[in-house]
Amino acid sequence: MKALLLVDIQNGFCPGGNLAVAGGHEIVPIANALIASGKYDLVVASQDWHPADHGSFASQHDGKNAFEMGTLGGQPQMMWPDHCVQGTADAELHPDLAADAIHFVQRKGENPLVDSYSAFRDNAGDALTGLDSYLRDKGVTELDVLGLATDYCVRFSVEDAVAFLPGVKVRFVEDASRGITAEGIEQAVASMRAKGVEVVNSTDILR
Ligand code: VGL
Ligand code: ZN
Repeated sequence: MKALLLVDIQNGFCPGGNLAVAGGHEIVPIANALIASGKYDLVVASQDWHPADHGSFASQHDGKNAFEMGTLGGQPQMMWPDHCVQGTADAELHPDLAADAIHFVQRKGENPLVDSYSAFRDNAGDALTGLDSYLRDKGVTELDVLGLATDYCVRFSVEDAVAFLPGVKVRFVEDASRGITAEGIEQAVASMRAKGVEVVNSTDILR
């Protein structure tokens, strides 16, 4: 059972969005080509889905600017611009994404007291989203992961897939992902590789 996980392909992470990732929209046609390829039995997506007062937002911390470090729940926390607020256009999946082909959408980041980069659990590690049991129940044996942003939600989703789904072959689709900083992308790819993740391109899959 082969599955594709589309991480946070939302307006908020594409140009024009509140936490835009450079070239974020460029991955949409690649994701659609993979979905249409017939190579996957199951397509799932994650969706960053924050309340308006989420604690990862710089706006909730006096004197903090976006993209500086602060704290949340006593842990270091990157202060983000307000993004992907529940019910706003910023939180919607990109309109050109083949959403009809997505079997399940896992929302995350709903608890204002903790951030949630991974599609599988919150950053404190306390609360599972349930995506691990969903994929296990479906009998997934191979999982390809792509999306936004490589250095945050994609990286931690990939690494948690390895941790929570033993025996599942996890691959990162590099050309179908975009990240926030060049250094962060480099570190993310090195870290995923070190955890046994194969790094592939869509062209390898579609060939
Ligand atoms: C993300 C920062 C904050 C992501 C989500 O999807 O990578 N990054 N929230
Ligand atoms: Zn977020």
